[in-house]
Amino acid sequence: MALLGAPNAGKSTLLNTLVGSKVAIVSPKAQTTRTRVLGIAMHALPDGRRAQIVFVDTPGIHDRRKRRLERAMVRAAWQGASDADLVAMLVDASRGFNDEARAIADRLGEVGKPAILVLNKIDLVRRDKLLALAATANASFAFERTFMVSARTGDGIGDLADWLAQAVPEGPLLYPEDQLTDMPLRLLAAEVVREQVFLQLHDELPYDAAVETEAWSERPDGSARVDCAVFVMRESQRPIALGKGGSRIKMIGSRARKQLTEIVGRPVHLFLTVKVKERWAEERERYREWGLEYDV
Ligand SMILES: Nc1nc2c(ncn2[C@@H]2O[C@H](COP(=O)(O)OP(=O)(O)OP(=O)(O)O)[C@@H](O)[C@H]2O)c(=O)[nH]1
Ligand SMILES: [Mg+2]
Repeated sequence: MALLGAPNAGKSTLLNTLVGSKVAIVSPKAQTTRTRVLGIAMHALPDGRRAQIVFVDTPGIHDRRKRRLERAMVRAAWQGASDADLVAMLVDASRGFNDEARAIADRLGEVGKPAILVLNKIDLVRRDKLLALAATANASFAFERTFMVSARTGDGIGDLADWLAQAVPEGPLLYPEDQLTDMPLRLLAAEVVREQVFLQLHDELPYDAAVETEAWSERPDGSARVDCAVFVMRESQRPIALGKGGSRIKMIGSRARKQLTEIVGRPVHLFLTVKVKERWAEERERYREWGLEYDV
């Protein structure tokens, strides 16, 4: 099932909640997710059978077309919708069914996949407003179902998961039971670092930054050494990323290391370097790594 919606609707938060573990990065900034991210969940049916639900988190859909990366992200989101059996359109209930959401619902009609509506962030909205919102949304697209959830508090998530579990086709498991994502560790490490870049560098920088894992090596004591490069576009951004006496990059590294250690379940030594790479967003290689189309 593909999670589709405007930037910042809470798609990645919902994916993590449904999977029960952090596989996608989250930030208060729009356009956090840059690629399709797979999340895999096992869910028990009332009759005791177990269903495997495969979720695809997608980048937020918007109409900005200036940057190649933005175009590629939106392309990837729609591709995710086309590839899925079912689409869940997420709407930030506190923002309402605005023009942005309406445009997505309209285009969803062209994709021709069955879709459900998920009103997220209900912890921020009064119930009567939610009902009106559900009615408006359903007037512009024939959603199979409407769910009201809070990906943050977990409210309503059980109902959604129950419904999805009974909706998946019967058959052999597509992935091993304990697998949570198909993201390679190197990319996951880079994403965890990028999340901290988004969270800790609050100005313009997040969109001008990219992270790449340059080396991953196993140490004899069972720990891993991971070297990541943080790319910025301009020399003037280097000191911003580094912070006073290197304090910022140090803090980014220490938070990311902690997360990464939790995710891989063993000690990680993380080394970050800030590099100026003016044209990282125009390099074919980057797009291949992220699974994005370059020619968009
Ligand atoms: N109050 C509240 N905040 C939420 C909820 N779900 C997500 N958020 C917050 O909304 C912000 C955006 O969440 P993301 O999960 O990164 O949103 P996204 O749709 O993946 O965003 P993009 O990847 O940029 O398209 C974060 O600050 C989340 O903590 C919710 O149910 N309630
Ligand atoms: Mg996201």
